[in-house]
Amino acid sequence: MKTPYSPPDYYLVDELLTAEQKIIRTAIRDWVDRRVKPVIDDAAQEAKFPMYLIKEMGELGAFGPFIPVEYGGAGLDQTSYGLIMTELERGDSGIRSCASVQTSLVMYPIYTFGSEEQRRKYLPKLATGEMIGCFGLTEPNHGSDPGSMETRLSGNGDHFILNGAKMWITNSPIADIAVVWAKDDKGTIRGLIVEKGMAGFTAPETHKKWSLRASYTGELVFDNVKIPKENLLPNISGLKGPLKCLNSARYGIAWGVIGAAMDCYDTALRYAMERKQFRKPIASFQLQQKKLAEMVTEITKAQLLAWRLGTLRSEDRATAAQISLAKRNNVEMALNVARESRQILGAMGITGDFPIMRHMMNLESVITYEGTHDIHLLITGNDITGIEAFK
Ligand code: TGC
Ligand code: FAD
Repeated sequence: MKTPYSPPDYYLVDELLTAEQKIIRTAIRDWVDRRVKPVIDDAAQEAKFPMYLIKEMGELGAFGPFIPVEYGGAGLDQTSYGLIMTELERGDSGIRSCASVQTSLVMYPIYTFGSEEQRRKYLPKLATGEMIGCFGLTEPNHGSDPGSMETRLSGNGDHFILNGAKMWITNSPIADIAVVWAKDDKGTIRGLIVEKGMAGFTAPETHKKWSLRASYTGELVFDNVKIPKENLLPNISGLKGPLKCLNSARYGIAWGVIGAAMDCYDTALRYAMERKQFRKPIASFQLQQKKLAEMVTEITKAQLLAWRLGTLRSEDRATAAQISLAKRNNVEMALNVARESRQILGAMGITGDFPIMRHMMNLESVITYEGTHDIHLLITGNDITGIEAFK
């Protein structure tokens, strides 16, 4: 297909963006076209993350865009953060995952809950990509119910002893630091920064994934790891600590997946215009038009939802339940768009010559992590009825 990427903007959402937001988006979009698109299919087929992209993402300002400049961030608003996530995920959900985790799950907690020393020690290096971080909440026996975690932190003089294991951790095998959540002697959840090389700490990779293949996933295993007390995040305790980080990451995903959906839709539309069967472009058949019309409708609704959520979050008014609704809606939308787009491409849709199958497989993880689709339905249910149905 010859024509270049043409992102759908059916309701002129672009007019709602500032000039600065558009400049940021263009910079990331160009980078994705030049540096991600040409290599990402091979990377996914080989189950490798293109490590050289990390430093470039740091230079682009994709790590910690809303973190203040004095700590190495770009001091941008939340809509800009969202637009960056959209463009990265148009490249691949694994690329967006890398930036999401670094920004929302590592830089955000260190900035929000950390000491001034921790901020100065870690944030500037995380912003440039000189240092990679990961986030350990999920455990082998506790995914949707992180409050039941078994990882333990026990006090002992000038250091703690950490025991337990985390599972399904994005970037764990390549991370220099891990923000880990564990229960102390009183059963209170605390956050701490575990550094690569600490005795008793290992991070084995998880293999044989069919999804997010261009992203490293692994475990975090703690066997009597001695953690200096200054590595404790001093300004938070309880489950609300990790959940506040998840609000930021879920927000980024609500924007990010629109990029994957737009890439699938654009590919399918162009293919449908060019591919002929029965001597006519397949775009001329009503059944294919129905698919395309429904796709652009759902993408448009997701764009408007994300834009409004971005405004609320920039004003610090977005509730956790509003973020949850957008994560759930937009991921499901993107997965449906990917599935429908793949059908429009027929057999070609299953090959790596087009991005659709890769997006579709990635989105099967995205609909599970950061809270499953069903958990987010229960969060909305709880919010509108006041009745908790988790337990
Ligand atoms: P619950 O009793 O409801 O709440 C405990 C405390 O937390 C507060 N809270 C929140 N605070 C801020 N933001 C939120 N979203 C919050 N939700 C709850 C709550 O007010 C309470 O505070 P306090 O002061 O009273 O103590 O907790 P629960 O045990 O009943 O669980 C609730 C539930 C199920 C909604 C929650 O645990 C949940 O969201 N589960 C899903 C787990 C999840 O999303 N895991 C994600 C792991 S990280 C990941 O997937 C990274 S992938 C990254 C990538 O590669 O891009
Ligand atoms: P479970 O909690 O066992 O759920 C299984 C099924 O039961 C789901 O369908 C769920 O919706 C349903 N269910 C559970 N409870 C209820 C209920 N109360 N009511 C109705 N249905 C329910 N975690 C991290 O901490 N850090 C990371 O960086 C990270 N990265 C990830 C990367 C990838 C590629 C993947 C796949 C996961 C990652 N995760 C990470 C873990 C992710 O957050 C969890 O997989 C997710 O929270 C779900 O937990 P689980 O897989 O244990 O499923």
